[in-house]
Order: sequence, then structure tokens, then C-alpha cells
Amino acid sequence: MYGNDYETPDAQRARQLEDTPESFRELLATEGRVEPRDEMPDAYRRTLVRQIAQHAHSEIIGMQPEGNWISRAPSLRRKAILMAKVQDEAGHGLYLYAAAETLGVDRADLLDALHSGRQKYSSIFNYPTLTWADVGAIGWLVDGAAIVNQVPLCRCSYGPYARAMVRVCKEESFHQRQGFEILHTLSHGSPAQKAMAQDAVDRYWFPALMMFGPPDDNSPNSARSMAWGIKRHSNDDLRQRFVDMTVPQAQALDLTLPDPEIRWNEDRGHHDFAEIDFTELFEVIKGNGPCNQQRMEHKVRAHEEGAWVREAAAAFAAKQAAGEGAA
Ligand code: FAQ
Repeated sequence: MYGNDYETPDAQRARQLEDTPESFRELLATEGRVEPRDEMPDAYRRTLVRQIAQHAHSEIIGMQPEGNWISRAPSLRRKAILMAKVQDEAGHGLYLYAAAETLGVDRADLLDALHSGRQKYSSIFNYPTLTWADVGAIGWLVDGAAIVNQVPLCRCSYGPYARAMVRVCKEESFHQRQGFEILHTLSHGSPAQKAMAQDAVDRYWFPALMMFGPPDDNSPNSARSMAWGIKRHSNDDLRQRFVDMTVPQAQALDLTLPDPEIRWNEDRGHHDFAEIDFTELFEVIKGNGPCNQQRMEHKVRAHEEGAWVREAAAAFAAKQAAGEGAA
């Protein structure tokens, strides 16, 4: 079945850990948590900084597509819920920047890396929110995908990241339900409302599947991240889990997923689905998505306009510290 170059998962894991110190390997083998003051291989630290920073940036940039609808939400109730959700995403970004800082990096440097394009954020936030139904599709599909990806991160080997994820996941579950409820209301409303919900799902389905990253055979970081206990499942395994979870939910919504090849495969015990065109993901990551430029321009402008707030906060903190010193 396999060619000669097949490596068992255990052998692959052992190879990935060859240059890792024995004590660290033992910690990972016993599922122990790595804490900020523990010794850790440099490459482990760098991988965590990369992933946690990208994750934090995604939460912050992810406020933009939904923020676009706060002023146009269809009722006061919807507006209040959406404002709370967008505020939650800001909170997630802050927990994650704090988790990254425990690895010895500076938040200002991470922001600089985002603004100069040296660090990435999730591809999904480079798509426009054209209608109110898109807010529902983001909650249902994007937060749904985020939960599938992030629940295993609650068992990540790095303590501060794992602990941040516990709280983030609780809030994401609420977000997913609010998106489902928006779409349920629309899909059981007028024909025009149902068509709007279907159109949003049609546009967000494949981009949501791409959130899980490139396929396993084209994912340079996965093997090592899994050996280190940072990632617990491969990109494709999580994508499959998401499809299996979402198909019955789409039926409950009375909406169709835009993939005629989706069907239950008795032998695999999973849903089959169409091959994904990953050239779109790579283009969006390169900066060529529909909204990359707009998202970054907005982010950089907001950061520049907020300089006085940071300066005032720093001046206040310095004054407090001087006062405490004098006491
Ligand atoms: N977008 O080798 P892999 C949210 C990059 S949820 C952009 O497979 P890895 C909640 C990847 O960085 C969204 N870039 O990489 C919310 C790497 O590039 P590099 C955020 C992507 O790290 C909801 C290269 O491709 N969630 O924000 C993407 O092992 C609603 C090769 O890929 C997280 O960040 C992508 N989709 O696996 C907020 C979760 N996929 O750095 C507001 C934590 C891959 O080597 C509203 N992160 N790349 O130059 C992860 O689980 C992982 O980092 C993956 C990628 C799975 C995203």
C-alpha cells in the first residue's frame, strides 16, 4: 500500500525530535506543560511565537469584516450582540499577545511585523462582508472552523497558549451559535432573506475550509509542530472534522453547502467532499485576496491614530511608578 519511503507516525515523530534535548523530549512524552521559565529549544520558541502572533493578529484583523456591520445591524438587539462579539475578538487578541510575550517577545515588535507584512494573519479575513447574512456566515462557519481548530490547542504543550485557548473557545462557542441563529432566522424568513443567507454560505464555505491551512502534504510546519505537541491534529484531519460537523447543521438550517460532491462515505465513516483549489489560499496569503490591502491600510491607520493613547498610558504608568517610588 505504501512506498518504501513510508514512515510510521511514531518514527516520524522521533525523527522530528532528534535534535531536541532529552529532558524536553521526556516532558513532551509525559504530556507535561512547558511553562515560560522552562528551558525550551529555540526552534520550539520561534514556532510558538510565529503561530501565537499570527493567531493574535487574526483576532484583531478579524474585527474589521464584522465591525463593518455594527452601524447597519437590523435591530438594536442584533447591534448589541455584534458589538459584544467584536469586543470579544479584541479580548482574544489581547490574551494571545500576552501569551506571546511570555516567550520573550515584545508586543510592539509583533505589531510592527504585522504592519510591515513580515507576519501573517488568517486568510479568511481578506474576504468582504457584502450583506448582513455574511455576519451570520462568519459566526457559523468561521467561528465554527476556529473552534474545531482551537479546541485541540487547549491541550497545546505550551501552558500560556493552552490556557488562553480555554477561555477563547468558550467565547467562540457563543459566537458560533449567534451566527447559526442569524442564518436560521434568515433561512426561515422571506424568499429574499433565504436567498441572502444561501449566497453568504456559498461565498464563505470554501474560504472557511482553507482556514485550516494547506493540505498535509504541503504543510511544512505540521510534522514538527505535532511532534512538539503544539498542534494535536493535522490540517486535513481538522478540515474533515469540520465538514462532518457542519453538514448536519446545514440541513438544520435548510441551506445547501456549495459542493455537490459532499456525501457520507460509509467505509471511511466521514463525508467526502470536493478537492479544494488551494491556489486561492496561497494567493490570499501572498496578499492578493479581495480585501488584503484594505484590511492592512485600516489596521496601520488605526495604529497610527492610536499613538497618543499609548503615549498617554505610558506617561500615566511612569507617573504612577514614580509616585510609588516616592512613597
Ligand atoms: N491563513 O505549515 P502550515 C480567528 C500559513 S481564527 C494565512 O500548515 P501551521 C477567530 C502558515 O502560517 C483564525 N496563513 O502552518 C475569529 C505557514 O506560513 P509561515 C486564526 C496561513 O502554522 C473568528 C504556511 O501557511 N486561527 O481568528 C493559513 O503549521 C471570527 C504553511 O502552513 C489561528 O491562527 C491561513 N488560513 O498551520 C476572529 C489558529 N494557513 O508562518 C474574528 C492557530 C496556513 O510558515 C472573527 N494557528 N498559513 O510563513 C494554527 O492552528 C496554524 O497556524 C494553522 C497553520 C493551522 C493556521
